[in-house]
Amino acid sequence: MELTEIRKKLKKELDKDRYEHTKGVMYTAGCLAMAYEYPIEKAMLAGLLHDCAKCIPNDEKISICRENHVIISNVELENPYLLHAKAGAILAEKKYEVTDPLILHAIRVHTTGEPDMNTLDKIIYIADYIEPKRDKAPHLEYIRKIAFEDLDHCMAEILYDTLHFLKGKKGSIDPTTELAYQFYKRFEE
Ligand code: DGI
Ligand code: FE
Ligand code: FE
Ligand code: FE
Repeated sequence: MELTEIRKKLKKELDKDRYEHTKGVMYTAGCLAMAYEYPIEKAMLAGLLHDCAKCIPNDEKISICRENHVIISNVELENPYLLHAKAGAILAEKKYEVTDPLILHAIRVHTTGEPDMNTLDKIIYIADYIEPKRDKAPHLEYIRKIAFEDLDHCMAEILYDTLHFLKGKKGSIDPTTELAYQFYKRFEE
């Protein structure tokens, strides 16, 4: 499926703010790809689709995962929005006809991260956090700057802030988020 056709479909699937965010992530991922000499179209496609399951009801996210043999943890059952990443990877493949395993993987891990991510995983995780419409995270200015200097250092900063935020609001933490931080904290400065 062509990028323009996917965009048309997504515009109907997502609410207005989510569609704007999606475009922001798509172009930011393209910019990061330029900075790190990564294939630009691939990064843009992953960015475009990363939240494709965000606006479907939680029970549907759960059933999409179950139907596709994804094992759902208790933390995910308590916070079903986490499943928009895993359900999104499934929809990207089945509904938007993406076959590239790297794109599907980047979508799957974009919310929690995971240890030792590949370049595309990091580009999407970071683009999601820094795209121009995002404005609530702390010291975004600094994080936006280091995003274009060192992907691993940037991952460490974002994961640190995310865990800090989650601990503050007593949301249950997915062990994968914790493992991702344990891996990336070596790149903190
Ligand atoms: O879908 P987006 O809002 O664009 O971004 P996202 O998919 O990265 O989701 C970000 C949210 O996910 C943010 O509020 C932090 C939350 N999150 C990340 N890791 C965890 C988590 N929430 C819980 N409960 N547990 C986690 O481990
Ligand atoms: Fe998301
Ligand atoms: Fe994210
Ligand atoms: Fe997002």
